[in-house]
Amino acid sequence: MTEIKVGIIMGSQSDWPTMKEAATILDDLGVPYEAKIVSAHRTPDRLWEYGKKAAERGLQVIIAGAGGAAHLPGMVASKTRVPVVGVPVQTRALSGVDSLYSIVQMPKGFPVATMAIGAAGAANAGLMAAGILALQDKDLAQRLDAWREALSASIPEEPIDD
Ligand code: RP5
Repeated sequence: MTEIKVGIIMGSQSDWPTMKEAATILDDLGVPYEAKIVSAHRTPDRLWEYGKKAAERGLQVIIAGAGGAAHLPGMVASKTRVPVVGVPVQTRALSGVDSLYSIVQMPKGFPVATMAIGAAGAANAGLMAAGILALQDKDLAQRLDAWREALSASIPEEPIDD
């Protein structure tokens, strides 16, 4: 059975279109992951259990995305030493600044590596997780290097008119 080392968790089904960006990157790089809805407020017992079991289950990175009063990344970080990458999901009311502020200002001792708001942040969370795993996985490191080179090669040197 393939060992799952990355957990993608999110506060709501409504976060999935954003968090899918992380999943797509991991798919592209051949990194197995799980994706779960784990809400800090609506399913606190599920959150506690997830955090408590994360290390013993072999997870090496947790990508946690939430919007609004986005306590999920910080709360899961409080329950596990597994590195947590936080994704502030863009909200309608406050454009995701609420999510960002809820995630980024962790107290000393319980870090969350906080990405940019929205889709770019979720994609970068996938890349961050892959980069962490690549430290111990030469094949993944090669795939990640190739992915980065392909992205660079796709950027034109000159702008064109639309
Ligand atoms: C948060 O509240 C979720 O992470 C989501 O971003 C936001 C709104 O959730 P729904 O009302 O769409 O379920 O807990």
